[in-house]
Amino acid sequence: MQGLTFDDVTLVTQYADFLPEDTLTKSKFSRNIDLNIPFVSAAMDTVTGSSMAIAMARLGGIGVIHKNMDIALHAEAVKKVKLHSNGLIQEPVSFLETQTVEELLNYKEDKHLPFSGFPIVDAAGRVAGILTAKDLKFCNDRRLKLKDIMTSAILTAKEGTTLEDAYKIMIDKKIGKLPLLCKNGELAGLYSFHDVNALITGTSKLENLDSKYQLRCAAAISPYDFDRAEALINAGVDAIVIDTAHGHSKGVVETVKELKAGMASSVDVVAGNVGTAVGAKALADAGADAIKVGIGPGSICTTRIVCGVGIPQISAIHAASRAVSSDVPIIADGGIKQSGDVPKAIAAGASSVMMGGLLAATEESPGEKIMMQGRRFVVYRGMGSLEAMKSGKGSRERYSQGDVEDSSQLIPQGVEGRVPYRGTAGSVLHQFAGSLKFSLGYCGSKTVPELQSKGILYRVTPSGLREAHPHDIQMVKDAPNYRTV
Ligand code: RVP
Repeated sequence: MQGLTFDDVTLVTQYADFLPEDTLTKSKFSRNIDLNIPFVSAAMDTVTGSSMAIAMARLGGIGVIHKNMDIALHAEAVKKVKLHSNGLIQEPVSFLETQTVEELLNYKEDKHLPFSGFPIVDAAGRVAGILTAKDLKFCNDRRLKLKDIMTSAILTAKEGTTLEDAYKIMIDKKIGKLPLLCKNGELAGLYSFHDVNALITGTSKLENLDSKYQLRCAAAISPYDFDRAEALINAGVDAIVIDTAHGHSKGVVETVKELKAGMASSVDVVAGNVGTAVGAKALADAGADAIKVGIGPGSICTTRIVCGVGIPQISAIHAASRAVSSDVPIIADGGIKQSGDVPKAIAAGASSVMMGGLLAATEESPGEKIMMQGRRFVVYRGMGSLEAMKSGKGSRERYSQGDVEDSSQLIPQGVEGRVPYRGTAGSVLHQFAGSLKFSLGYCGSKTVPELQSKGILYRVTPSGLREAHPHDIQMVKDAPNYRTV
């Protein structure tokens, strides 16, 4: 038996009659959920909260919101993603008609609000007008009350007006803002033409949206965690991810079956993690809509050391993907260090890669940002680390220690550390998705599925790996897509 991982292999070039710019990065997360880029953020409490999930979906991928929090907060986090950019601003910033222009401008500056066009309400909360950019532009006295300069003859629509109807009204009447009103005239939301137009005409076409133009979002649960699953589904989640360290187990198989037979018939159910063909097949047979593969490759994971168990990731992906039908995508979870690992995972059979450490390092992660010796870092910890297991049951459940209350009795399988800050998720994924297009070009594959079926992986020797990295040079400048740590 031989276990190979990313550094043990390299991709072989193949004839291409097209340029990298002509390639497509579209792929699948699960049976019914597409991705515009094959990247998924990990269900970890230093990686994916609502901000990361929003960023991932906006960039064309998807985030899996972690489960190390109580059910109500978890459902709230999902709602935040789902309501983020459906065009309707649920709670628009509004001002009282008796406030002054000075107050409004101070608030705008304070909160760095890049937009104008604020609904203005009366003392009873009823909409009285809109303060447009034009109103502000021609106002030469900041002491004036908002009611003196606002536009009061405005068009409104009923609460519940759809995005499509709002678009028609705004085009017809040439208006930039459309407030929605409740029966009693109170503000129920606001459509802004900029957002509505981008969603309807597809100028935001990279975004990963559902049929209601809402950002897609996944969330993690533990085996038999049906109350959490129900709350997440009610909050509008697109996929439930049964997130465990040992997915080839009775609890995971039974949970997949029960979810698919009942409450989750309308959402996709992803299950894992496994690292073998039989493990993947068991979950696919139970009805899983995608299989998550990764036993021990994670950058913060110590399972292979502490328990002596795990399968090097390329071999695990290869085995799992060959064992299930092609409509059950494989998510390669963990161990991605460089962008070149992504096409290797795809050629081995993965449809997407899940990343922890690389995304923990970004602005949108919930991980604490720290400064050390003049450089920025972000705290990143394994869900099986002592710190994560102490702070939440969801994390303990991932490692089958949900009932252990006394933390001195916990057996960790992960560590806590820090990763160098990398800017925004967008800047990391720009490099990763961009590099993937070049990989596709080198491998003569126009699409991700094509690379999956025709990619050729060569075995690399230790000297081959040494040759692959920069050598016989001291790096003096950071490269945006090459780091050894
Ligand atoms: P990486 O991207 O290499 O940082 O790995 C992230 C993955 O590691 C997660 O998606 C999860 O599968 C796994 N993980 C999370 N916590 C731990 C642990 O404490 N052992 N492992």
